[in-house]
Amino acid sequence: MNKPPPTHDVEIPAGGWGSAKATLSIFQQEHASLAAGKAILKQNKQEGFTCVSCSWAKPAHPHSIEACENGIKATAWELTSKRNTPEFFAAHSVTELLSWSDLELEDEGRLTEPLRWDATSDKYVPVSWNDAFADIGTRLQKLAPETVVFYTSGRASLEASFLYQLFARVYGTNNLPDSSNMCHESTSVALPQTIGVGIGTVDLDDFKHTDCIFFFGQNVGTNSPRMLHQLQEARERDVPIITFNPLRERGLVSFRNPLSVSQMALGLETQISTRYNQVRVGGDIAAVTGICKALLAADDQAMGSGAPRVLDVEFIDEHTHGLDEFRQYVSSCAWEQIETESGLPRVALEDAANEYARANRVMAIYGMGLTQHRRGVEAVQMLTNLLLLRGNIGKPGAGICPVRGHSNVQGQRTVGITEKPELAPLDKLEERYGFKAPRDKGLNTVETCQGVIAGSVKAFIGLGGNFVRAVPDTDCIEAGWRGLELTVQIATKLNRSHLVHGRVAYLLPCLGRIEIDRQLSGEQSVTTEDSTGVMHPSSGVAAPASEHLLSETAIVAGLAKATLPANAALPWEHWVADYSRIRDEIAAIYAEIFHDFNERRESQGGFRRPMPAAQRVWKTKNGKANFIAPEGLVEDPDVAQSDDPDVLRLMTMRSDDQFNTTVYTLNDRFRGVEGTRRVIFMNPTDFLQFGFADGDMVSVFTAVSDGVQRVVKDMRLTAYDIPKGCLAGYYPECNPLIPLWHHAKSSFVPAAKSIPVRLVKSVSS
Ligand SMILES: Nc1nc2c(c(=O)[nH]1)N[C@H]1C(S)=C(S)[C@@H](COP(=O)(O)OP(=O)(O)OC[C@H]3O[C@@H](n4cnc5c(=O)[nH]c(N)nc54)[C@H](O)[C@@H]3O)O[C@H]1N2
Ligand SMILES: Nc1nc2c(c(=O)[nH]1)N[C@H]1C(S)=C(S)[C@@H](COP(=O)(O)OP(=O)(O)OC[C@H]3O[C@@H](n4cnc5c(=O)[nH]c(N)nc54)[C@H](O)[C@@H]3O)O[C@H]1N2
Ligand SMILES: [Mo]
Repeated sequence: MNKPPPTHDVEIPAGGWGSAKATLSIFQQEHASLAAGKAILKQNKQEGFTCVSCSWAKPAHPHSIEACENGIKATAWELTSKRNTPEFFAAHSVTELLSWSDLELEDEGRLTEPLRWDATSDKYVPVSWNDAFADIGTRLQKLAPETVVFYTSGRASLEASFLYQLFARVYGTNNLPDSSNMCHESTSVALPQTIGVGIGTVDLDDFKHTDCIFFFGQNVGTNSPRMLHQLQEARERDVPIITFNPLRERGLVSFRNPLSVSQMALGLETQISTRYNQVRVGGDIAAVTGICKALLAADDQAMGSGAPRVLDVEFIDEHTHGLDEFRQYVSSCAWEQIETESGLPRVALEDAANEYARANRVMAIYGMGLTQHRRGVEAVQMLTNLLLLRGNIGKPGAGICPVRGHSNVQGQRTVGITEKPELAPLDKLEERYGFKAPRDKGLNTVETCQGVIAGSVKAFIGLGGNFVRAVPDTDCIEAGWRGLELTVQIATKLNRSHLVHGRVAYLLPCLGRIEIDRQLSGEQSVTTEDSTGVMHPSSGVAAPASEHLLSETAIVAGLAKATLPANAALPWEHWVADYSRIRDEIAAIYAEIFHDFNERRESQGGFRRPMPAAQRVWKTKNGKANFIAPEGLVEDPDVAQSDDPDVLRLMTMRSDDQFNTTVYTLNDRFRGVEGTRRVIFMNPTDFLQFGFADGDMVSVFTAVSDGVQRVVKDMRLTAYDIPKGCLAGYYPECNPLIPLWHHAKSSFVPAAKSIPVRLVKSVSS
């Protein structure tokens, strides 16, 4: 494979002094209070709060500082001393603010008072909580429930989320899309079919027992840095880590532990990946097919020569279904095609197969690089196929590990935030709360967007997040959004979704999870679920940003009370007065997972939900673990991009200085980018073919023929070590390029990692 020298790649390990410096500067930028510094000591601790950044597992016995660079940035961001007050809104019209960047908007600091958009002045003006609730309630009463959408970003606690879904369902709708619709929904669709659970099977202990790790499409150094500790420990035991990623991500190359005195003082670092395969964007199904092909061939050979089998035949016979069809699929794929689609040479895939076959306990870890594709569901299933071949699910040190995003995104699903009625315990809810639950399928994120454009969605309530900015087809969505009758955004900081608003709009500021939440019975604590299915208590430690803030739980209850008819079975205020009462409700509805919830959450390290697949109990329709072959190797079957040499594949990703649409600075330390996010990474040998040079300004056009022109202008081409034919840019700047229909087939996750595009040089450059 052609690998020209990188020009903008930085050869520094993840962690190290750079990490310490970056953390300090965000503290300065946010004028973060002393409280923020103190809060960090309580981050991810039993008596403290669960980090508001990523959802990676929290150890039962944490380090003295159980936080990473990006977790600390997130804390500083929430505990900033900057305040966005009504005076700010009096000075700036909404139209004016529309020209501000994501960074500029959030940089105004924490919202302090409830606000209502005033049409006459085009400004957000203060409103009392009571008036806001009453007006929203009256308006919701007049709307048909199926026209209202209740979105959740993945931060809200189990307690707030449970009340929120109950509110939506009693109101009459399953329109409960959440951020996982753009994220790991491909996992939630793929895994129940293959292994009978919608979440990963590994826990932190598995890292101690594993003897080989496969790592696909996840940028650990930036997006789940605390996992570097487990990876580092595994590497110290000489566990191979075989990585598949189009970019040589710093954290996957090497790590210097900022918490290790010797590594910091002596400048030592740990090599993370032992093999680094720069797979073509969207080439993972092909790559894993190649590995499986090599394994099946080795097994045939072993059978012929009487050597020990390569496949775990006993496991396959007892536990699985579908190997024969899978074998047929694999043999129908020629090596030549596998090499073309994956962008990897056969020998690299055979090497990976050898490593895989040598190990007895293999884990597969993955992120958005697999899920955000047209065939994201199949890509995840391909990974389980690989694991099943050697019984690598349901034994210590082995299993599948989707790295979830938001800090409670997995937990929200667990307590009923889902648009799929079959995943919610509707009968139990009806029985306990005496109402008729809606049975129609609700809208997911993509369908919500379609409904907004079509005019069938009339109102949007957002429990956190920045929906308009996070979804595809930005221009089209923003135009449709303005037709909404009502938008209500529950948020901590100002973002673009608050400015592109409905005809009636409210902005309701809430407490963050790090802040002390005081209700009638005293200080409250909430609960979150981490990526490995472990529930942790979380208690605020800092003073609220403003005396006018309400907790998310209180806001949801306030809206519900103002909207729904009185019902003695739904004592919203009684619940809010003491969140342990909400936990009792969760325990009553979800007894298997949450029995004795209030007691068990106090135990050191929290408690883990049952994980049948880890015990080799398969809750699939046929009671077996299933091999499921993909339809084919080509990542994007509907866009014949590989035939047209002018069409390139653009992936969109996060920098080291952002949390989703929250942009901390315009730099990306690990990728050597400073002062701008308007860059497109390109392989330098592609420059020659297309007649570009490093630093050229280009417009990026989406290369699909659906009659819509999608373009992002003024992007700077940047030479980078990325496979030929592939491009990379930042999310959300590139979101206008993703057609809404360009999503994974059965999960509806927007295919943000593989957008077919053409580049056109800007006239001025
Ligand atoms: N600091 C910080 N932490 C975060 C977030 C954040 O924005 N900032 N976001 C949170 C959320 S919600 C999520 S979902 C996670 C996201 O965490 P990730 O899953 O790491 O998401 P991305 O940054 O989008 O990076 C995707 C990675 O996949 C690679 N990739 C892209 N296309 C392909 C492909 O086709 N194949 C393969 N094998 N790799 C590919 C990219 O090079 C990149 O390394 O992180 C969470 N944690
Ligand atoms: N092109 C492209 N698009 C993508 C992705 C991609 O990789 N590429 N990734 C997708 C993924 S994985 C995800 S998860 C989505 C993210 O989509 P969202 O979850 O909707 O977006 P965020 O940027 O996380 O939301 C940030 C806002 O949340 C609010 N907020 C922060 N903390 C709190 C809190 O404690 N409570 C409340 N109520 N509000 C709070 C703040 O006002 C902040 O402005 O984006 C998706 N979009
Ligand atoms: Mo996510």
